[in-house]
Amino acid sequence: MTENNSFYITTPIYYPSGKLHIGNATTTIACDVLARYKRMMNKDVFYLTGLDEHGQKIQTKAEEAGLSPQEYVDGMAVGVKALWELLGISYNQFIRTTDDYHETVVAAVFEKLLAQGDIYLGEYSGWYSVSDEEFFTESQLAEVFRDEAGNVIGGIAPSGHEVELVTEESYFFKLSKYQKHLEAFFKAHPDFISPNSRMNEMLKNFIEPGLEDLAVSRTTFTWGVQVPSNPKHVVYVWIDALLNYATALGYGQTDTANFDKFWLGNTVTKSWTDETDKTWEFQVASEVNHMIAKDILRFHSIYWPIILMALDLPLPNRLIAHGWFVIQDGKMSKSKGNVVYPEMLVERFGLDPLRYYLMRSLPVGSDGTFTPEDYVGRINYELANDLGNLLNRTVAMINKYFGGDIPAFAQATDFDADLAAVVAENLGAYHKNMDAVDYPRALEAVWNIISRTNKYIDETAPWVLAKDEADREKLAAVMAHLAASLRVVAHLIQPFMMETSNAIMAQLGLGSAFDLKNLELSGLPTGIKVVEKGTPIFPRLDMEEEIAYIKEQMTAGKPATEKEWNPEEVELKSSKDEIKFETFDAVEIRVAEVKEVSKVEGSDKLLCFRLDAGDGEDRQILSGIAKFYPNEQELVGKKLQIVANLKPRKMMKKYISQGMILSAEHDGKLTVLTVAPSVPNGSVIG
Ligand code: ME8
Repeated sequence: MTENNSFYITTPIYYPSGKLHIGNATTTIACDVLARYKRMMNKDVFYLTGLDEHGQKIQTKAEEAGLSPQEYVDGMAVGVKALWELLGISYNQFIRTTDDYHETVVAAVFEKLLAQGDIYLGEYSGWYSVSDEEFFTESQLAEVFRDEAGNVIGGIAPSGHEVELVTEESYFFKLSKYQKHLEAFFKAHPDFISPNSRMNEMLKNFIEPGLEDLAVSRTTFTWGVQVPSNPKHVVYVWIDALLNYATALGYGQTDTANFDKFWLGNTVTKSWTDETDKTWEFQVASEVNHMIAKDILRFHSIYWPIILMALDLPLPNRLIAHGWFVIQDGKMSKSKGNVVYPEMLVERFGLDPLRYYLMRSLPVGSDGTFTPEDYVGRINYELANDLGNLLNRTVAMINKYFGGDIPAFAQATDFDADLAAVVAENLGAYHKNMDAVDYPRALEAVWNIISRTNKYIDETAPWVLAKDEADREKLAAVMAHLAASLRVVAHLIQPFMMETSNAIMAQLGLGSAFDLKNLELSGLPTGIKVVEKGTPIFPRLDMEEEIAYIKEQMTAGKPATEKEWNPEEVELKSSKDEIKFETFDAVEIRVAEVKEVSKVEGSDKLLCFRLDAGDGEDRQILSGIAKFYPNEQELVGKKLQIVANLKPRKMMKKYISQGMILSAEHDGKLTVLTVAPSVPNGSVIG
């Protein structure tokens, strides 16, 4: 393939299992900034984003919503596209894993890997977290539950989500076969993962201890890409998802022009010689960049390169893995319901403050905390005070002293040289950090220029120069420097804050002729007039009021227990149906494990349970929940809550029922109440 000027940047494809939040917006904006920056640097950019629409989690969400999975994801995709439009995301393509072209290639790739022996059929037994769509070995679990005999009967994944035991026929990907290749690739391409520290983490924690073959198909649900040669299997959602980066460009299809250009177009060879003097060589697609957060680095740094190796394709050049935005020491997540939604912030404060805040606070190496105080503070201090004021003062002074005409650029004061040096130095820092995707530092460099320019106004004191005609030349040079510095700033913030950047250029009368590549402090065209009256680009905010507003929005829609709770404000309320404590205390609720369950002949409502309630002898309870548990055997082994001291009664003429199973009712649907497997049978609840 011929070399070209391409640059390929991708976001993760998000699960549309809930509304996207500022965490997802962070990665998408970060990619957008990079795409815009590279375009301004004359790169031919392809920016891909999209949705990961298959898998058990989505199927369950759709069922909960009473929709077919396709209807459900179609609806979610509309919302996500609208969000990206609101946030000014300049993507070139939006892929959905339910797109036909993608599904066809995923099925074909699976069959190819099967045919060449990289995938084989076996049986999987292990722990699966549906929330993470990820398998875990027992040793990887953060917590394990055991029965009295010490057998593992459940557990918690590192993400905090519960896992379930999955035993099913499954296809396996021979990751083990590629173990050495992957290690060698990491050695040959030490810049593969940024930040670099995460590379070692992957190598030490996951690769060097040995890669286990990966279960890459599921049979217990249907929402996914079917394996053509064995349709009871659907392709594991992560294999399906990772391939999006290639299928979106046309890989495996008739029109491969984009794939040829953006993936194959700029390959370089990276090599490494091991202890035995064997030289390993890898083809790397030098303009392929995947941006993700640390939670999914393992999939991208291990599974993805191995899939590509198996397909004999060049490997991606760079995984940019940023940290998380957390809220008060907790991870923000759709399933936890403690999230901040971008729409609310844009509606109240506009788009640019959101893009600025997220990128200025982007957690690069570690996690960052989102706080309303920081949000409003940055708008007031950095945007309104530092930048907004500089523009206001500059436009006002050029109008006042020069009738709006920006004077020709010249060096005349003692401070010009230092201003020029600070601009030059920070221009360098800006580009370096933009390439490294360290936006907090890139923006710090821009704010160094802004601060230095504000200081330059104080140093040169134009209002003093204006009093003496002899200082006219100096005054002109000062105005030209201020306008030139603001022009530099407007260029540098363009990838981050398009509206603000355009507004600065417009107020300076410069139009939209950006030239980031040849940017320097002078560079002002002659004969330019600033606007007569500049409008403030960032009005100052009332800190207290706005902080309170964000806090209120963050808790809105959350369950009451998550709202701020003042123990002293709880009121003593009575209702006529209340019972005395003694009445409640007389009810004995206990934990009972289901030993056996069967349908009751002659009744379509009743199930007959044999339970161990810890009282030495099993007991029998009949419960009218049959229609909610058509596969009643799934209840065997579950620990339920029963009323143990209810007077026994005869049911269906011949069965004695010795208690009642507690269940929760909602919208006419009953769900039995279970307790953790670690709670012993017979435990008293109260
Ligand atoms: O993992 N802070 O999708 P997902 C910063 N479908 N970034 C965050 C964040 C936070 N608090 N929360 C989420 C999946 N993100 C798979 C990806 S790719 C082939 C398949 C961002 O919806 C961050 O980029 O769980 C993270 O990696 C991604 O959303 C996870 O999105």
